[in-house]
Amino acid sequence: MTATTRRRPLEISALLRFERQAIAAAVNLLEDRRPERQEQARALLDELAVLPVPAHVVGITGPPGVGKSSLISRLIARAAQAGKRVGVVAVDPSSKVSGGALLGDRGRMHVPPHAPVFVRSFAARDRLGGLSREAFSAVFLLRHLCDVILIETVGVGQSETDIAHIADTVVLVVQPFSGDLLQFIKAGVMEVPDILAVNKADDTTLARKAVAEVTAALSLERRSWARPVLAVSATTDLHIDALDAAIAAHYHHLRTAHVLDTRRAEQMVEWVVSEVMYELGRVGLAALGGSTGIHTLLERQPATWGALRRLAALVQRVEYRVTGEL
Ligand SMILES: Nc1nc2c(ncn2[C@@H]2O[C@H](COP(=O)(O)OP(=O)(O)OP(=O)(O)O)[C@@H](O)[C@H]2O)c(=O)[nH]1
Ligand SMILES: [Mg+2]
Repeated sequence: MTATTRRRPLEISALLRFERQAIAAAVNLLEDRRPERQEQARALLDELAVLPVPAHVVGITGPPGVGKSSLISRLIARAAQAGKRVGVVAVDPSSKVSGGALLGDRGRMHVPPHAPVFVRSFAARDRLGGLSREAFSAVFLLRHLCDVILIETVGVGQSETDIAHIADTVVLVVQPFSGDLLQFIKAGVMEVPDILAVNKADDTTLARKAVAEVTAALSLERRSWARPVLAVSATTDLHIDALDAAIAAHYHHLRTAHVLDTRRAEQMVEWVVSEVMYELGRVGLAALGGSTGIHTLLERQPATWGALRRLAALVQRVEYRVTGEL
């Protein structure tokens, strides 16, 4: 082991103080595939799992180039001004080929220099625009350290549902002249977003028309949360306050309607299932009773990685017994 790999164990207190270097080191740890580093990452997530989750996790999704990063910059500015600790996770579909996450860093989004903002981009390794395992883990880590997490993903069909597995609130961003909105409605993708933002509304006529179309399409819905459709402009800052307020209102709704806990419990099951799949494959998952079994286990023991380790040990014992009898 070289001097660079033998690092001091990560201190939870440094993470909770929002020391960016410590957070960067923790996120690097999650991305490190070496077994001993994976073990450390699990131990870290285990330690964090028992701590509260103060963060509101907001997914900002939509087709390429609609202005997601620009909107996030505006939202960062507001959150930072309100004294909030902000985590930004950008999933960069274009770096899938090179495997390197190149974009979405602090330089690309406008981040106030001394504000408590942590930005990290990830390559979309598995699916176009989909969240990689590392991005999921990073959000699970950051949830304990931030007041708000903004996740940027390119929403193209299926990957839109990916974001719902991790975000409390999903904002779908489109632009007025693209016809995306009506296509989304037809494709049923519209089930996912909680808020619709028609960006680039500096062109007011087109934006007004787009908002009217979508509002009409959604007007027949009967939901406990009436999904707002907002015309905004990241360039001119038009109605960004309204967007910010709508995001806060949705969070308030989730809490008062007591759905936040349910949503988070579902997210946790989803995550542990994918981790079990990663570690133990389909046979391992089946041995543990599939997602229903994992749901039951997590209800009894809310830890994440700890639960996973105990599950893994259980499966290994079963396998051993089977092989022993053969
Ligand atoms: N006119 C106008 N242009 C905008 C607005 N918001 C963003 N843009 C421009 O749209 C382009 C794309 O903006 P980004 O914020 O990078 O969009 P994105 O959705 O993050 O793009 P990808 O990450 O590549 O999918 C840039 O040239 C922005 O300047 C807006 O409100 N009005
Ligand atoms: Mg972007």
